[in-house]
Amino acid sequence: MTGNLFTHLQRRFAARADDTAIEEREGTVFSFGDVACQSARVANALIGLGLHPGDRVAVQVDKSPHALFLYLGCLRAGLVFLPLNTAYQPREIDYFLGDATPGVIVCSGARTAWMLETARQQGVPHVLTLEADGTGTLAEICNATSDKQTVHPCGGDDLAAILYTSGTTGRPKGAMISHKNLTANCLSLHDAWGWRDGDILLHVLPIFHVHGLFVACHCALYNASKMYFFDTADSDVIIDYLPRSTVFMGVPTHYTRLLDNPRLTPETCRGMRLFISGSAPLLEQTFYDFRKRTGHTILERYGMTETGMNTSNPLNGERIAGTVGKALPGVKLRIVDEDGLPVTRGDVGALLVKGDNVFSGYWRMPEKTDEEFTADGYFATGDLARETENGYITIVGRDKDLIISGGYNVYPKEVELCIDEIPGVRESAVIGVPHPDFGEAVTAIVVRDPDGRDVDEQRIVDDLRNSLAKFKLPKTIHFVDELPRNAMGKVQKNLLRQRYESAR
Ligand code: MCA
Ligand code: AMP
Repeated sequence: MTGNLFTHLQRRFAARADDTAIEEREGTVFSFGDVACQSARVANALIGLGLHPGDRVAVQVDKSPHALFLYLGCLRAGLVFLPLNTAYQPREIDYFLGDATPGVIVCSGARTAWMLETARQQGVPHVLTLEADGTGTLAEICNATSDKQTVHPCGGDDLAAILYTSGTTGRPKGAMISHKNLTANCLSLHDAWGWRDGDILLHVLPIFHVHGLFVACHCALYNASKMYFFDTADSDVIIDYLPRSTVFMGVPTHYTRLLDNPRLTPETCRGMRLFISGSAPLLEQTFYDFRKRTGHTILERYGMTETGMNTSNPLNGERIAGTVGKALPGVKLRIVDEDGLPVTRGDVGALLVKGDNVFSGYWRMPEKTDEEFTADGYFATGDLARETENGYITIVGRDKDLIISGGYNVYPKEVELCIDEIPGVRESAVIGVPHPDFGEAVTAIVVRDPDGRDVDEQRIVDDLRNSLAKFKLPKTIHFVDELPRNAMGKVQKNLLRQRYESAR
């Protein structure tokens, strides 16, 4: 089962060479033969630049089939793919380039001015461009290379990707994900979700995260299924294409937005086989409303950047609202108390996972890696869970200070550090409060300095805009005289959450 992930993904490409692999919104199509050739060209181009297996390739480009070919080309060449959210600002990118020391950064032309400067400062030797239509300096090199390439014969433990996950200290950590991790998860999801001939995936997720790239694309490629590949989550567009698709994957916000659209009917979903939700908790209300409106029962699953998918509700069998289903084959779960001992079934504890899907550690952070693994190799997810008698898992909360907004993770510490740098701010606390569209909304509670009376909401947001991706910006800011603290001096975020829960 080990080896280069690409050899698994391409298993049916030759037999399906002329079939459509990817269709864009304006109708442009790419066949499986195109996927094979284009990814080979990328691999040859990057090798031609002087990159060697294990070198990192940082990528901040808009979603497009060409961005996917770039990922697949990295796999083929044994290079380590490092996808970056398109919302990240220069300050965030600067950190990633400095930490990961990639051999090349590929970005859209609009970003080159500041990217060249950032790359120079961080010693990244090459900056290439790639636009959503496939043009750019990467394409120029690719066009001059062969469309044949021998897939690098890497070992299962070799790295395929590094994904940054931020962290409770405010310092992002690079999760090192191997070919074995990704292959194990891909094969297990293929079986668990019953992928079959004729399946068509409606793909509207970003491809710089696990959900859109590893879960969605791997399942479709491995099955040689066509993907509608769109860079929009507009519910009208989704509804236009549901009748031509069989599988949809989304975060809860996609489902609440679909429900808000009166065009969602049983008729539009008639040809659909499976609706899958993950990345954030799906409200029971959404689960039941969706079933009532469409006749379809959403299949909720649970995963993490560090682990890929861990659990899933069943394809055949009862999908239970408020649960994330059972452990996937090959995944071991353990729910433990504060002493690390298994809790009685039904009690809440910290969720640990072990399996071929679990990453090997954080990039250049051996101590942090050690902290998160038990002596017998279980990884601490930071999620709190309960297991029912029949093995279904419910995620009841998190023991990490994390906000999930529309499926994107926001670590409060990172936002607090930026707010606290603003002149006139003494300190801040960032919390998540319930939000009808994004599930949770980033909310800041700020204490001004005595000379900071002119610091207002607008000023803070304007300032943060320069250093943080938009989805991390507080949707609301409250000013207070002091933050509530416990006897140890720790800010009592639970009290703040209670106070501001309904104060939007
Ligand atoms: C956009 N905005 C957001 C978010 N998205 N603010 C907070 N949270 C967000 N998630 C900002 C926009 O910049 C904009 O700001 C305003 O909110 C409204 O934007 P809108 O046009 O409504 O947003 P959108 O472009 O339609 O995006 C919403 C979205 C998107 C489709 C839900 O956030 C999304 O694709 N989420 C999925 C993320 C994902 O794939 N997560 C998987 C991670 P302004 O008005 O100022 O311009 S992988 C993972 O978590 C694990 C492994 C797992 O289990 O899957
Ligand atoms: P990420 O770091 O982006 O990989 O986010 C992983 C986190 O998202 C997990 O640790 C959970 O807290 C959360 N998560 C993912 N899927 C679900 C789900 N179905 N229900 C509840 N939380 C989820």
